[in-house]
Amino acid sequence: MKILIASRNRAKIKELEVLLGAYVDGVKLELVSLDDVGFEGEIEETGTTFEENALIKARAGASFSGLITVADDSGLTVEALGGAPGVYSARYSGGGDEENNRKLLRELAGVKDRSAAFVCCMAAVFPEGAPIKSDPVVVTGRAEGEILCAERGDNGFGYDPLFWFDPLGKSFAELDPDEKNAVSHRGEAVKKLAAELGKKIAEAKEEVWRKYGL
Ligand code: ITT
Repeated sequence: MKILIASRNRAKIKELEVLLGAYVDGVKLELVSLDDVGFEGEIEETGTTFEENALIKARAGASFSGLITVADDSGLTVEALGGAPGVYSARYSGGGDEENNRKLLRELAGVKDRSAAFVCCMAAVFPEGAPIKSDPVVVTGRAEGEILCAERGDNGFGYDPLFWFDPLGKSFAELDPDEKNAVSHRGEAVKKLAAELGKKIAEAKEEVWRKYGL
């Protein structure tokens, strides 16, 4: 079964490939990217919540490709900043990851309560004609942590070097990919989504068996 991952973030796609491949067994999932299906446009993230943006991205990919499409919208929410950067995490500074991290450190200079969470909303959309018929599925995962005063570690992407994860005594950028996937917001969301997809696949199989009187 072919599934489109509607994302342009290569690091994220890599995490999803490992996670989705590992969790939906029984049926072999072939994951394809926006580039693989020839989608060249930009998908505008006009929503004000992670859920809305995940659905916008998944719907755009599904209607272009006709494939079951999974998209996530994720970001960092910092309590002392009223939830910012939130849905604007990728666009926080107007620059790339380094500028975003510098801005975050500036905004939190002298702030004591540095509690933060990574949040990931993941949506699956099933277009007309897809092997599974269903309303969209949306799930959420969270990872709780604190924002460090300086970067630590070289792995991961985005805000990982500033995100301290106390249960493992490391920043997210000090975790290897498997360690991060086991505890991350995206890991949690993808496990929930894989469970939902697993149920839908079983239902679709039963439907076919019923149709042929098996
Ligand atoms: P797509 O929309 O194409 O998927 P994107 O990078 O724009 O890629 P988002 O809109 O979901 O993705 O923004 C997510 C941003 O939140 C991302 O660019 C990082 O700055 C941050 N982020 C999300 N998950 C993260 C993680 O696991 N580690 C570090 N930063 C993360």
